[in-house]
Amino acid sequence: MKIENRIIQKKKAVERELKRLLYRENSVLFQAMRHAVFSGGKRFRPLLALASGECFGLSERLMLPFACALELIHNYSLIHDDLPAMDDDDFRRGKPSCHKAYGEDIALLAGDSLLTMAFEVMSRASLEEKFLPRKEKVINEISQMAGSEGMIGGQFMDITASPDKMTEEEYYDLALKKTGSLIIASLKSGALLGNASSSQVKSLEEYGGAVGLAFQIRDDIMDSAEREKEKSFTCPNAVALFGLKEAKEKLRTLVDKALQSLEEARLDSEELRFLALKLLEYKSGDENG
Ligand code: GRG
Repeated sequence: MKIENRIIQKKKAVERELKRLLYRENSVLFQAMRHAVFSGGKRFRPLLALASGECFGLSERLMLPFACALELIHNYSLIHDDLPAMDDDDFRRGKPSCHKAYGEDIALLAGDSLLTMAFEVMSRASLEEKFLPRKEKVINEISQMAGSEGMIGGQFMDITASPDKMTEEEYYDLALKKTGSLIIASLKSGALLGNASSSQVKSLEEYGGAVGLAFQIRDDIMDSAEREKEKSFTCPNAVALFGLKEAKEKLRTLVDKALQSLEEARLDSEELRFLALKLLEYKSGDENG
């Protein structure tokens, strides 16, 4: 099967599992959770987790609870990120953000519920005996990477930073935490469950770090294209810091670095290569893409 079709099949499996989890009740709270989750996300993190697990011979069935948990955490972070107290965004994926559709109080609870459900789903995953200590490691890894020293820590840096005074190093540090953490956790979940060697785990961390930074720079490039006429950025942005040309070069270099990490570790995953290269496809607002 062609790589594009394999990715579509995996995405469908993730959608089915997310639907199973989120259509078990029809309260307004669940409607708000579904509004956030089923509004057209790319499912990038679950796809990374499934591809990483595949590197170590793990089936889709085994990886799905972890892949979906990562997507639930990602969606909670987006609901909270859009709230007026954070980024104050009225739209997400071209649709009204959760608080615009359901109110701030319900959106806050929908985010909390998705985060909590992620841990319910992972702890409930029924696995063979030999996987149980590995599952514990994965839950620990995901909680750390989603928490105050990972994604939330990065978001804290984001809201407290002075974008005009930021150095390149500070920008990378922030992006690695805010965006990279959950991406690295997605890759490590497959590696840890698959009992990968420490050097393989390290290579996947390197791949994840490069992909995470590339992901943020790509998002900044697209964001800057949308607000072309605005002079100042209220939060750190790679285009504002480095200029468009250099931001694009950095994105390309990071994708190359990600591919190189896979090669060095001899992790022959067409899907991980494909997902990294996908980051080079974006709309930047200028004709050279
Ligand atoms: C509020 C706790 C808390 C954390 C927020 C991830 C994050 C931390 C904020 C999102 C801000 C943002 C837009 C960052 C850019 C990178 C990013 C995570 C983009 C959105 O992810 P995609 O493109 O989204 O994977 P889809 O819509 O495909 O799910």
